[in-house]
This record gives sequence, structure tokens and C-alpha cells, in this order.
Amino acid sequence: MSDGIFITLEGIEGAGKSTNLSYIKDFLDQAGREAVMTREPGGTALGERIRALLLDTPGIEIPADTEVLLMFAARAEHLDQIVRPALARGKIVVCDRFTDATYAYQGGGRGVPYERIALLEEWVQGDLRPALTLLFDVPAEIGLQRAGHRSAPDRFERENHQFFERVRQAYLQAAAREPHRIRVIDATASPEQVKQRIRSILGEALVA
Ligand code: Z5A
Repeated sequence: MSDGIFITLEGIEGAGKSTNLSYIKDFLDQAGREAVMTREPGGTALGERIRALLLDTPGIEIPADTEVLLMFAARAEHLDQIVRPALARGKIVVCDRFTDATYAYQGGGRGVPYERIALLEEWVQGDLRPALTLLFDVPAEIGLQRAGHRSAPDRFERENHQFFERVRQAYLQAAAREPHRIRVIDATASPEQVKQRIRSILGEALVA
């Protein structure tokens, strides 16, 4: 059997996932573990095309149910081509966003019933779930302020403060339900303090 570990990164817009990706990769390299870094939606050629549709389709509305289905279409492809094969080879897979994002954004943010998302989760993933999820937590106000320095907001980035606060609360509720898997990182702390917390959580996961 494989000893691969599936790790996911979550958080609202501007919480600091991308900032810490290369740090996580370096940490795992130094621990002698080969890591595959990937993201959702995306990670495959088709997945990246679906991502482009989801992030920007000027002049076209994407209904919430369609959004969920597109997320899982990209996910099915990504699991099949990247995640499952890498785990089977004993790699650590670090994925920037996964199904917790669907529950938080499409469920918490857009109001799609969780039961519908759970049906697709079961279909597409079977019993595959992340072993560990790092939830970078910041209030919406701070996340949006940080992300606001960038140009040309995408479909999600154009959502308002209330939307991101609903998404954040959905993430925090998920963490309260699954505290062993979803580890909350106070991402309002300094970059060095955030890294220190990442080191401590990953260190524990590698010896577990
Ligand atoms: N989505 C979905 O709806 N449903 C799903 O199932 C999935 C995804 C899988 C794209 O995701 C969109 O897909 C996402 C939800 C949706 N849209 N949103 N929002 P993405 O992960 O590719 O895009 P993102 O959320 O927009 O990522 P991001 O904005 O890049 O966020 P981030 O990676 O967490 O932030 P960052 O770029 O690392 O940091 C932002 C700024 O803050 C940057 O200038 C940093 O230098 C600064 N920063 C970071 N950490 C700190 C600290 N500790 N102190 C001070 N400043 C900091």
C-alpha cells in the first residue's frame, strides 16, 4: 500500500495560501519527502480550461449548480490523472484548494445545499479525503484588503465582503466538525509566525 499523504490548503481570498506554497515545498524537500504541488480547479490541461471558464466568462452567468458541477468535473479529471497516481507512488500531494472549498464557496457562499455537494463528493472521490488540511484563516476584511492590490479581479474576487465572510464561517464550521484533519492557522499573524505554525503542523503530520 502507498504511504502517500494528501494535504490540502484552504482559506478565503488573500489568506496567504499561494504565499506559503513554495515554503511548504521546501520544508517537505528538506524532510526528504517528494511533494507534488497542484491546485484546484486545475492541475491538468482540461482542468485548467475549466478553471479559466470558472474564473472569467465575460457576459455569461454561471448558475450556482453549474459552478458546482464544473468544480467536480475538473476534480474527477485531476484525481484520476494527478492525485491518485502520485499517492499510489508514495508521494505527498499538496493541493491548493479541494472539496472543502466547494462546501465553503458554493455551499456557504452561494447557498447550494450541502447534501448535493456530498452526492458529488461520494461519486467523484469515493472514500478519498485529505489526510490534512491547512486552513489559513483571516477575516474577510483583511483577506480582501491584501488581495486588493492585484489587478483585474476574477469572478470570485468581484464578490462582496459578506460573501467572503459566509465562506469564512463555512470553513470555520468545517474545522470545528473535523478538528483533527482541518488545522486552523491564524493568518493575520506575521509571515514568520505563519511559517512557524506550518512547520509545527507538518512536522507532526510527517511523524504520525
Ligand atoms: N473555488 C471554488 O469556488 N470552489 C472550489 O471547489 C474550488 C475553488 C476548488 C480560485 O482559487 C477560485 O476558485 C477561488 C475559489 C474558487 N476564488 N476565490 N476567492 P485560488 O486559490 O486560485 O485563488 P484565490 O483564493 O484568489 O487565491 P489568492 O487570492 O491567491 O489567495 P491566497 O493564495 O490565499 O493569498 P496570497 O496571494 O498568498 O496572499 C495575498 C497577499 O497577502 C499577498 O500580497 C501576500 O504577500 C500577502 N500576505 C500573505 N500572508 C501574509 C501575512 N501573514 N501577513 C501580511 N501579508 C500577507
